[in-house]
Amino acid sequence: MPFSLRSVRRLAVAQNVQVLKCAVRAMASDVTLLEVMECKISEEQERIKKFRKEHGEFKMGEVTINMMYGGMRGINALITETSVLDPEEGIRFRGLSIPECQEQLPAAENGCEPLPEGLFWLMMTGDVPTKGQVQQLSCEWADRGKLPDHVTKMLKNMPKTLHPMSQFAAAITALNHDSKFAKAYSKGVHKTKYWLYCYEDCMDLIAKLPLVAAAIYRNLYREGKGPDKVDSKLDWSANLTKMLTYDDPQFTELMRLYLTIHSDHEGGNVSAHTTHLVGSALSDPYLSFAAGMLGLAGPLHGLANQEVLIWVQKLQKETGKEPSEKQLQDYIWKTLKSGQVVPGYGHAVLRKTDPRYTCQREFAQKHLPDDPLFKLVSQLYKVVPPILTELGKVKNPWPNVDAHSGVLLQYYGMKEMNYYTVLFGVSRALGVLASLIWDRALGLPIERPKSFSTEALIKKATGGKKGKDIKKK
Ligand code: AMX
Repeated sequence: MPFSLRSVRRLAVAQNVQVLKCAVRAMASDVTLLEVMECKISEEQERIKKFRKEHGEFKMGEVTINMMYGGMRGINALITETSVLDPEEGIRFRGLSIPECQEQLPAAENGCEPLPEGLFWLMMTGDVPTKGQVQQLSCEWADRGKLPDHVTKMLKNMPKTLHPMSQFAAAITALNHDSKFAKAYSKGVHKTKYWLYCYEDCMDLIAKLPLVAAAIYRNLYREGKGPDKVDSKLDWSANLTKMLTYDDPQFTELMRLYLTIHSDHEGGNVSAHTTHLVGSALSDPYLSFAAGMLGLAGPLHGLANQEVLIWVQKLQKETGKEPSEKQLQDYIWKTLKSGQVVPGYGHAVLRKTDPRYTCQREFAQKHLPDDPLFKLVSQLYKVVPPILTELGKVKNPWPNVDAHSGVLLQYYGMKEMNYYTVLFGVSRALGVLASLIWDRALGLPIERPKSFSTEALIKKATGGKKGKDIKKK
């Protein structure tokens, strides 16, 4: 039976039941994210405590030696509440697929793509926020959006040849100067309060990321010129595009979609896992996220969006702007035979086309159907998968998120491909920092899996008997 707000409130007051009080408050239009989190966290702590007591010894699978040598693929070892990745279906954020997020999360006035603020609320609380709650978050992030002088100066002094991702991670590290978590920890705050300071740092950091990202862009590609302050009337994405010196509203819409879909991909990917791991040592959120960004900067992870464009440009240089299918096939085989990967294709978990690729493709079909680069990327979508399948060893021959993002950014004038991973990083903050807050709220301990030497494994696997047959020469 559905309850009205008034009836639940009356019940809550009469019975003084904390859970009901929380439910009532969560329905209020002026409720803050922090208030909702306070309630959700105590409920979740109780739920997990009970679950572990009853089922703590339940086994989630076995670890094989191939898994240990194979990048821990398939080992069930992490808890991540914000999103889950299905190999066939792709990502779901707290149960919602990308099309469902596009449908259900609030959009900006005159826009139709979801606001990333709404996704953050969803990942934090498990609830789809109201338009008012999302506006409140935009205002709060705009309020917190200021850069300390030392970071602005540091970015100005960076050599122009230093990769934007190195600059990004360095600036985030330097922001830890003002970490509320680190300060509270050094004063001996009780561990039950860690999450509150972690929350404060994460909200500050998310608010400052557009400033950091845009400062890097302006310093490198706009001679340091352009807006360098957050506008309190604009949402998070609109502030980012404005400070990046772009004024096309369609580019801002793209950015809202981009920042939403790149935010989270459950917990095992390099950037999410690194942030979680470093955070488990109680390094503050700035240090934890900076470490995650250094992982994102790897070409097999987030840097792939830059690699795709470089690879496509080389292709165009060799074959002309409109290559034939045969020319594409030859170029792909040449890449593979020279011991390189085809960037933007394959995935460690997914076994189908990445829905993040699909929604960017749909955006392109709607807004830039005749763009030559879009046409080329569409052609590659037909030609690459059969070749990767023929190779015989690639588990997923389909495109991932990075195969498409550069095409869209180029179309709106952002041609500086070295910069692309920074935008991925701004978005990734939403997922990994929401998870970090939950890590501290649930009191997850320092992470420390057991490792073995090959010698010890041989002994274990052969019962000590056949070890000599596999001995080093
Ligand atoms: N091109 C060529 N070879 C590929 C390939 C690709 N796109 N994808 C996988 N392979 C190869 C692997 O290198 C591996 O070869 P090896 O046995 O000789 O070492 C073999 O196929 C089996 O790999 P897999 O189990 O299918 O993939 P994985 O889980 O080990 O790696 C990934 C996943 C993404 C690193 C890999 O597919 C890849 O390198 N893709 C290209 C880079 C890329 O697009 N990365 C972005 C991923 C998304 C993201 O994190 N942003």
